Amino acid sequence: PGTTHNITDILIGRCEEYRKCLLGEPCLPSYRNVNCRAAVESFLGGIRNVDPCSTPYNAYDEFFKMVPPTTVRNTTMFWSGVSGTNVHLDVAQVTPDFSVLEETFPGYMANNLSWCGATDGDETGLGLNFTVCPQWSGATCPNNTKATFWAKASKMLATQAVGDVYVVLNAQRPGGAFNNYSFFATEEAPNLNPDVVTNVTIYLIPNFTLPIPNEMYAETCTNGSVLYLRNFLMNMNLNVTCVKNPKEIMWLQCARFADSPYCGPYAKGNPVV
Ligand code: NFD
Repeated sequence: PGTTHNITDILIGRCEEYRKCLLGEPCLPSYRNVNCRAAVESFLGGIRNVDPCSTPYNAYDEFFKMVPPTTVRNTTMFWSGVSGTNVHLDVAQVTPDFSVLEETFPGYMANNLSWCGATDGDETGLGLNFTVCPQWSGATCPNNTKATFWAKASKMLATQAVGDVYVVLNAQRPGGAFNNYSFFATEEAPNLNPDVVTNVTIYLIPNFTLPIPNEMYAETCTNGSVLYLRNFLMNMNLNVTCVKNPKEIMWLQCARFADSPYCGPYAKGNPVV
């Protein structure tokens, strides 16, 4: 996939936006003091001239120290299997009640960008590859530049979460709504701290981009991988709530996907378990 050509400028620009609280997100006074040039230099510094498939796990440590992902108590929202529908951002952006990683300082800076190091003397002299970066897909290149970034950011988001937290899952995800290889499964769920996280609410929603309603292959709160996740979280000593088709999210999805068969008569809430 294409790499982001003006990555340095974009990162600095986004950092300046975030620092000045232009986004209306929960904005900490300490953000004002962030030196965006230094932050971006530490972001790129860890990967310059580095083989994109062997990014060190600590490549972004200095960057994350400068701008860690921070959320307000009772607002942290995770998501998995719904990228492409943007449901998580729809929901999080219209309400201060939820914050997703993409609304935190580092998440906002990096979201939807593609970048990686170059080992063979690139023509720009930046030590970055502006031609091609590894695909997301895990098997051949698991420790790639982007995956390492999001893994660390996701883990930090989960580790700092306090109070009630939320996760949005796609009930019709092939292979199950809760995917064992997802970042939510590997970096987020296991790093929730039961001493400070008071409840995990699972919002199980259908895939609004499907042309016909297909409940045949949809999971419920009480079967398949969602049941597995509930047990996993309960074994961590966490309280768990699961809601299928929560109205607040269904409405926002219908605003985005007006023709979805899940809007109208299908947009009915189901009991909470
Ligand atoms: P997904 P998720 N290796 O829909 N987050 O649970 C590589 F290289 O399955 C945010 O994985 O949900 N890529 C962002 C992968 C990215 C892998 C990642 C993998 N093993 C994580 N697994 C972001 N803003 O870009 C999945 N991907 C790719 C945090 C997949 O192709 C958020 O806090 C898709 O582009 C959220 O709670 C994207 O990662 C959770 O982790 C999402 O895959 C969502 O990750």
